[in-house]
Amino acid sequence: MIIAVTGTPGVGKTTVSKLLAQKLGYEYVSLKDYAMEKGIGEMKGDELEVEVDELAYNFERDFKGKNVVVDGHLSHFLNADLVVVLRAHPKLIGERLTERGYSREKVGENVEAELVDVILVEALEENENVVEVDTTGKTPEEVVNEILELIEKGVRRRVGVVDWSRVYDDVIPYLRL
Ligand code: DAT
Repeated sequence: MIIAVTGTPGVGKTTVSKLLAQKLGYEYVSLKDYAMEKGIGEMKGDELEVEVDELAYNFERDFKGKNVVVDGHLSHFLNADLVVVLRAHPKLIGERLTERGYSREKVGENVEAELVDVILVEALEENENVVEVDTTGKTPEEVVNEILELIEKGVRRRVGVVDWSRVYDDVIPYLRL
């Protein structure tokens, strides 16, 4: 089974994906590394710009029928059996990306994206099987256990678990108003 772990940068995809792959005994794939290895897309500054159709086509050819956890903020564009959309309080996204040294502009862009559910909406347009998991206040282990429980129970759709409009005031300092 192909499990795509997606979400706003800084939400915890890499941490959770590696642990999830380890617990399931699946292969872990970083979608960015895969794209770079295959020469898909080109670097624009420090960002890799890819054609998602080309990425999805290649990924399907290489991984169809395999057991993988694929980590990346574009992974919901792949033909996955399950898309896990990780969510985190947008303030956490702001703090983590600032810590990572992202520009104010880039931090703002991602805080806003988390606030208004950009990745969730994209994922729902692409795939029926979308489960959302709120990571706020949880350890990576707790998040992974929640995902494992959903998989075990056969849950293939669970959306609407967060509503960041209620925390808008907390993140105003990060927004590009
Ligand atoms: P991403 O791959 O989405 O950019 P990351 O895994 O590289 O995210 O970084 C997330 C950071 O947040 C990392 O320092 C671990 C931390 N973190 C704290 N609580 C977490 C949780 N419940 N799940 C995942 N990461 C968490």
